[in-house]
Amino acid sequence: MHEFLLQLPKVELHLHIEGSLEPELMFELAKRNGIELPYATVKEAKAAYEFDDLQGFLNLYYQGMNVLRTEQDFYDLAMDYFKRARGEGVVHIDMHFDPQAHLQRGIPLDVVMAGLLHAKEEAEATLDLSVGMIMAFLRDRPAEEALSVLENAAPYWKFLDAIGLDSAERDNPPVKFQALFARAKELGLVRVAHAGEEGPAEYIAEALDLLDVQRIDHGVRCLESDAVVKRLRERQIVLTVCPLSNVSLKVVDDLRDHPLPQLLKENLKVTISSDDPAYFGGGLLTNHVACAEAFGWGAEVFRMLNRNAIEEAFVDESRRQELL
Ligand code: ES4
Ligand code: ZN
Repeated sequence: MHEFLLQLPKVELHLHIEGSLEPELMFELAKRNGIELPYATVKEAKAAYEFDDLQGFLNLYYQGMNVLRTEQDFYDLAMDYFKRARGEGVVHIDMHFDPQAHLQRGIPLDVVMAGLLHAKEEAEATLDLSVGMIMAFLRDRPAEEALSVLENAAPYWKFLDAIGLDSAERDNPPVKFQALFARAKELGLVRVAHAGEEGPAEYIAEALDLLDVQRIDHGVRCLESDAVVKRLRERQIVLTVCPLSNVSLKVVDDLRDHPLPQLLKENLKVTISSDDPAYFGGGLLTNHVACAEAFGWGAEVFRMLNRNAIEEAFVDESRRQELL
């Protein structure tokens, strides 16, 4: 099964590029930029990656990305991940990135975009890997800030496939970002949002109704509402489910208790993603292998999950045909 899963040309719809920062590169960038890390060694950093919940992870995620300062750093971050993912048999990645997390630290959007876009261009030219761009907004920050970041990103709108909504979900309902998402729609951008990860099923309905999203990131808690499941099934809205993330952040206790098999039974359009591979124990191949072991799935299930991702990926139609 491992060999089949390695060879399967896989498509990743839910990946935070800042969450792909491996401790090895974190140390290299810290040294290059003269930054002190709260860890003495790579091993110590990895040992700290034990989380009680989403907030516990987010604290280390925002701390880790503090080493990203220059265009070269963002290029290295993305290129490092693209090469690793390609080595796992990944052929397309829709990449979330968090401008506010960098702006807050005084890193201009131009620096972030120049580094990421350079890496995307090079990956597409040299790695046979296509990359979609999702500018994500932090839901635990003010809505007005998000709107101003989107407006200030005007020179980059043409490079974006979608906007997303991430960070701490609880008590930050989709309705808070209704104006932001309306503006993105006006600009012709696709909308996606994290919903039903730590937050309730109602947030999934709200994201569909008020934000007009095309995808739900995570969405595993939809099973708490028959009405929400029905809507997701009828519209075949894709759920980008991240199994190892859900275990790491204690959304589920054990992968064998994960709702993935139930989501499939409900005929929902599901796909597997890795979320923050540097923090949650591995990339897309590792997530696939873990599911094969936990659920005993055969090749056909994985082909179907991957076909779902290809159908929903931010690629042009000729690339989609190549991938199918
Ligand atoms: C995230 Cl796992 C997760 N959930 C919400 N926001 C995020 N940002 C990065 N990883
Ligand atoms: Zn995520």
